[in-house]
Amino acid sequence: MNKTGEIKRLIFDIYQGLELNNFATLGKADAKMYDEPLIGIAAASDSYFEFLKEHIGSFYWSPAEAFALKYGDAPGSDKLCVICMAFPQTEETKNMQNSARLFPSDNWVVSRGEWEPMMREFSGKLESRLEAMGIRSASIDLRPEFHREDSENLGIASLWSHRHTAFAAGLGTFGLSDGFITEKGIAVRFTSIIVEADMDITDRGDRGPYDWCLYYNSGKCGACVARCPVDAISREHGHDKQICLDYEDEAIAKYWPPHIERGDYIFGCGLCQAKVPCRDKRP
Ligand code: B12
Ligand code: SF4
Ligand code: SF4
Repeated sequence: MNKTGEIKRLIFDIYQGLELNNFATLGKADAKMYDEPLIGIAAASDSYFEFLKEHIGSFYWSPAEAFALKYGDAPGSDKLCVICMAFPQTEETKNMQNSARLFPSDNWVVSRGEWEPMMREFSGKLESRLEAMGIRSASIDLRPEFHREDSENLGIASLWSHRHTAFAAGLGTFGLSDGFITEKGIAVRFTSIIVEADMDITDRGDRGPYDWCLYYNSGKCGACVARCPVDAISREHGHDKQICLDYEDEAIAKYWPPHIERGDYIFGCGLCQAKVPCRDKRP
């Protein structure tokens, strides 16, 4: 039986009840950190996932391999679907981030730093509620085996890319900055879960990997180039991941705001995701 409607309702229901989706840390317990997710669905049997093993590296997980990490076995790929979800930053966070020049806004720091705990809550609830419906599932963000890797072709990479999954699941395309542009723009964060259920696949048509970026479309944008404080993005070479990664440590050392506890927050500058025409929409 097709489970698309039921699973989508479940995702929205869990999102609505999240205890950690708020800015309590900044004294704003009533303000949400993330808006309701966009949902895209890919077939695990999509040949795009095989392409990723060549494109990124043989270490890269297929959906069946990631599923088997939890269960020890996996059914044929034709029995699995991959759900990718994009959680938009709120209007308030994006407006604050527009004014940031060298270091991200407080909301950005906290919504990045508290993403992992929020995802553990969200993905844990989603896996349990699916199990209660008799559906096996494996959330990527709950797999302890996940780590970064180096790709021979593409440099910094990892065992599973949510953005490439988002492309497979019809949620949009990459941009010049490497950021992934959805119908709700580029200022979004992603998660993915593999489910053993019959679902409707989201059609991505014949779109190419950069179709929704204005620069690749018309040569006319490049706003993200100007936003980057360390010139990690250029029209000629796109995004230099190493410069971007190095800026994380530099920015923390130079500009960390004393009123936010550093704790175990992971940090990312994200200035290229605000004050750009693709911030909130497909431009
Ligand atoms: C490693 C990593 C980083 C690294 C490297 C980023 C990168 N480009 O890979 C560093 C530290 C630099 C980084 C920085 C940031 N990150 Co980061 N990061 C990750 C992580 C953990 C893994 C990414 C990965 O595996 N990439 C795989 C490689 C292969 O991707 P790639 O090189 O970009 O791929 C390119 C090619 O494949 C090409 N391509 C695609 N299809 C095809 C087809 C053909 C034929 C060809 C030729 C090419 C091609 O297009 C891609 C983009 O150019 C993910 C979480 C996850 N598990 O997905 C988050 C993630 C990508 N990061 C995210 C974010 C938000 C950020 C930051 C904004 C920081 C912040 N939190 O504020 C910055 C933004 C940098 C930028 N401009 O994109 C978000 C993405 C949001 C978005 N809208 O895109 C993710 C998905 C985290 C999440 N859970 O949402 N990140
Ligand atoms: S700011 Fe412009 S060039 Fe950069 S990713 Fe967005 S649409 Fe593309
Ligand atoms: S995240 Fe910051 S350092 Fe990295 S490309 Fe974007 S603006 Fe530049």
